Amino acid sequence: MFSDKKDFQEAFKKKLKTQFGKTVDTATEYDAYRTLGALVQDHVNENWLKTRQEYQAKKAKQVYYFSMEFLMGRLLGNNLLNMQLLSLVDEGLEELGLSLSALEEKEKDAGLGNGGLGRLAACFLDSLASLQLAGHGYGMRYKYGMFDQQIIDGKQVELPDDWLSQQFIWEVRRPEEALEVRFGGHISATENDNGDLTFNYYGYEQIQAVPYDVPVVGYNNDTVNTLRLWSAEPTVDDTLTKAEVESHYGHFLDHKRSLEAISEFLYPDDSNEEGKRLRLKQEYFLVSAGVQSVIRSFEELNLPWSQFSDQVAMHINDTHPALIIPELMRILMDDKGLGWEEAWEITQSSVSYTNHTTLVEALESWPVDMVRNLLPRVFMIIDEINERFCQSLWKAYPGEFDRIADLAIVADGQVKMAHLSIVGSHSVNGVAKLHTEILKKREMKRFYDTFPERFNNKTNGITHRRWLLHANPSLTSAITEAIGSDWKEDPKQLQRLMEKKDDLAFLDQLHDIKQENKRNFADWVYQTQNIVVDPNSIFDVQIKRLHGYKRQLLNALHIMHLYNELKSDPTLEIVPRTFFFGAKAASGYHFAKKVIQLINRIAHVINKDPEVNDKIKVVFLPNYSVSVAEKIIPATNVSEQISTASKEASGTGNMKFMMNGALTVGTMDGANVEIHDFVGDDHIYTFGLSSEEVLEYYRSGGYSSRELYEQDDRIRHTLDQLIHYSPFSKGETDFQDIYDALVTHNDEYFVLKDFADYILAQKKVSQDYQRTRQWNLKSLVNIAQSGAFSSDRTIQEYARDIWQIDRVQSLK
Ligand code: 26V
Repeated sequence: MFSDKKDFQEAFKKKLKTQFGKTVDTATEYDAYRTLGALVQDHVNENWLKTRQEYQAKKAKQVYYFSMEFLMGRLLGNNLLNMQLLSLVDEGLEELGLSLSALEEKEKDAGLGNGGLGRLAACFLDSLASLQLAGHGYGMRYKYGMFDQQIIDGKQVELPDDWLSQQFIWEVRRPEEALEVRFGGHISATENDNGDLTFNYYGYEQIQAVPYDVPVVGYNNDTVNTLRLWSAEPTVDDTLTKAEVESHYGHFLDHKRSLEAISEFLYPDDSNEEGKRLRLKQEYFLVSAGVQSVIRSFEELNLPWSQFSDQVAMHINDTHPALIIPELMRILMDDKGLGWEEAWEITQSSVSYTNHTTLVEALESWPVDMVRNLLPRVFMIIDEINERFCQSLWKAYPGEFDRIADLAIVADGQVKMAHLSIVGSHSVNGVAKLHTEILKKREMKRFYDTFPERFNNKTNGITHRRWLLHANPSLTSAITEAIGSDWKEDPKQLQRLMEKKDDLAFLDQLHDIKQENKRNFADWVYQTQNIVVDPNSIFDVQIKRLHGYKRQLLNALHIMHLYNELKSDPTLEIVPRTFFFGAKAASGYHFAKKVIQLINRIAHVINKDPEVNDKIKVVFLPNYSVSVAEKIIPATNVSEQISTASKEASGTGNMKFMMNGALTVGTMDGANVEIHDFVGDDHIYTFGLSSEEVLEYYRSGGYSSRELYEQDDRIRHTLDQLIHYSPFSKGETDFQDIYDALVTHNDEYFVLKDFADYILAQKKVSQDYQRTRQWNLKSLVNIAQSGAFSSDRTIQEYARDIWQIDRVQSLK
C-alpha cells in the first residue's frame, strides 16, 4: 500500500502516464477517476487473492447470498474508506490540484436494484466483508439497471440506464469460469437393471453464463469478498451452425438477441405483472449458474456430499432465487447420482430464505405450464417435492383438505414460490419484529403451525460505513472527538453518546454540523435544479419507491392543507419548511405516476407563490438513487416513514436518517416500532392506526372513507381541490383517479383515516424544532441509539443463527 502521500502521488502520476498516456495537467476528471480506480483495484487484487487462499486453506464455510438485486451505488469512495486511504488520497489529490469528491462524482451508480431489498443486499455484503465472514453475493449483471427518471411537464418519464456505456471499472470478467444454462426441450426417462431411473435431457436451448466478479472490500481488515454478477452471452454454437449462419444471418442475430435478453434489464416493477416469462428465465439463469458454480467450488475440496452443508450456505433474498431448491436437487440426483432422500437433506440444510413483504400482490407464483415448458426437469422435481410434502401433511392432518390445499406448493395451476421456499429450507425469516409476527400469526400462519422451528426474525440494518462514515464526515469526526474511534468497528458503542446529553457545546456542535450539511445540500439543489431553498427551514424528507402503501399522498395532502391555511390567513406564523421528495414509480403503475404528478404540481404552485414560498417549499428530486440519498440524508431534520401500519416490512431509510440525526415522523410499522423502542416516546413522532387496527378494519370492513370526507372540512376542501377548479387541478381531470381512490374506492391505505393525527404530529414537530437545544438532544438520542440498526448487528445474527459461520480470523 502507499506509505505516505508522496508515495501515493508518485503512483498516481505513474499510472496516469502508463495506463492512460496523460499527465496531471492534461488529464480530465474522468481520466483521473479511472486512474485512481485502477490504483485502488491493484491493491484490492492482492488482498482478493489472499482472502481466497485463506478461505481455501482454512476450509471456511462459504455463504452465497443469491439476490436478483444488488443496489451497490458508487464504489470508489467506499473502497478508499474501507482501505483506510480516504484522507491520504484526499490530501494527496488536493495537492495535485484535484478534488476527490469531484472524481467520485464521475462514477455512475451501479443501480442493479429497485429499492430496499437491493440496497439491503449491498449493505449486507459490506458487513460480511467487514466482519471477516466468508460471504459472497450472486446476482445478475444487467446491461440496463434501474431506469433513469426524468420529470417532463411534471410527469415521470423513464429512460434506459445505460450504465455500462461507461466502463464499470471494478468488475473482472472471468470467461474461464463460464457455465452453461439450459432451457426448454424434453425429458426422457430410462430404467436400468436396478430399476433406477435416469433422465435424459434433449432438444434444449443453451446459453453461456459468464461471471463478472466485483471485489467487496472489508473495513480495515484486508478481507476482500466477491460479488459475482452473471451475464448471458451466447456462443456461436449456442445459436446456429456455421452453414446456417451463412444462409440465415438474420435468424442468427434474432436468436442471439433473444438469448442476450436474459441479462438485458432489471425488472423495474418489484411486481408480478404480465410478460413474465423473461423474468422467470432470468431467475433460473441466476440460480442455475450460481448453483453450478457453488458445486464446482465444493468439489474442489474433495469432501463427501454429506459435508456439503458444513461447507456451504445458500441464502435466497426473497423468493426470486427460490429455484435453487429444485436446481440443487436436480444436480445432486441427475449429475452426481445421489438419491432423493440424501439430496433433500443436503438441500434443506444448506438453503435459507428471507421474506421481504406480506403484500399479497407481491408474492411470486408462476403458471405451471410456463414452468413445465421452460424448465421441464426442474418442474418434475418441484412436482415431486409438492407430492411428498402433501403426503406428509396428509399424515399430520388427516382429512384436512382445506389446510393441505392452502399449503400446497403447486395448486390452482400455479407454482407458489413462497411455499417452495419455506418447504425447501431450514430457516425462514422476516425483516423486523412486527413483520415476523405478522408472518407467523397471519400470512404464513399455517406454515408456522407446521414448522415453528424454522421461523425467526432478523431485523434489517444498514452499513454505518457508507451511511455515516462516508456520507457524513463532519458528524463522524464530531462523534470520534466525543467518544473515541472504537464505535467505527463496533457501532453499538454509539450509545456512549448518551453521556453527552447534557453537554451543551456538543449539542450546539451537532446543530452546526446539520446546518453545514443543509447548506451544502441547498447548494447542490440550486446547482442541479435551479431552486433556492432556505437552509434555516426544516428539511423534511420522504425518499423511497412510490407506492400506495408508503403514502407519499398523505404527505402531499398535508402540504396542500398547509398551503390552504396560509392562503386563508396570510399572517399565519409557521415554522418554515422545505419538503423534499424522491421517488420512482414502476412504469406500469398508473396511480403512483399520478402521485408524482401531483407532487410536482404542488411544487409548481407553491414555489412560485410569493405569499407562501418563504414559509413552505416543495422540491421533487428527479432520479432518486443511492448517491442522491447519500447527499440528502445528512442534511435532513425530519424523516417521513408514514406507511399504512402492517404494510412496510421493515424500511431501511428510517435507519439511515436516524443515524444521521434526523427525527422520525412515523407510523408504528416495520422497524419504526423498534426505533421507537430504542429512542422512547419523546424522541420520535408516532401517529396513526396501529397494525392491529388496520388489519381489523380489513377483516371487518368497518371503514368508510366517504364518511370522513363528509365530516372533516379540511379533508373535503383539500380533496375537492383535486377535481374542482383550484390552483392544483387547473380545472383539469388529472387527479380524478386519486380522488376516486380516496373517496369512491374507500381509501385502501387509510390516508384519510390517519390525516388528522398526521397533522397533529407535524404541528408538534414544528413546535419542537423551535426549541433548538431540545431538538438537538432528540437528534443526539437518535444517533446514539442507531448502532442497533447497523447491518453488522444483523449479519452477526444471520451468521450465528442461520448460516452457522464464524469470523475467518487470520487475515489481519
Ligand atoms: C413488491 C410489490 C409487488 C407488487 C406491487 C407492489 C409491490 C410493492 C412492494 C414490493 C416489495 C418487494 C420486496 C421488497 O423490496 N421489500 C422491501 O424489503 C426491504 C428490505 O427488507 C424492506 O425494508 C421493505 O420494507 C420492503 O418493502
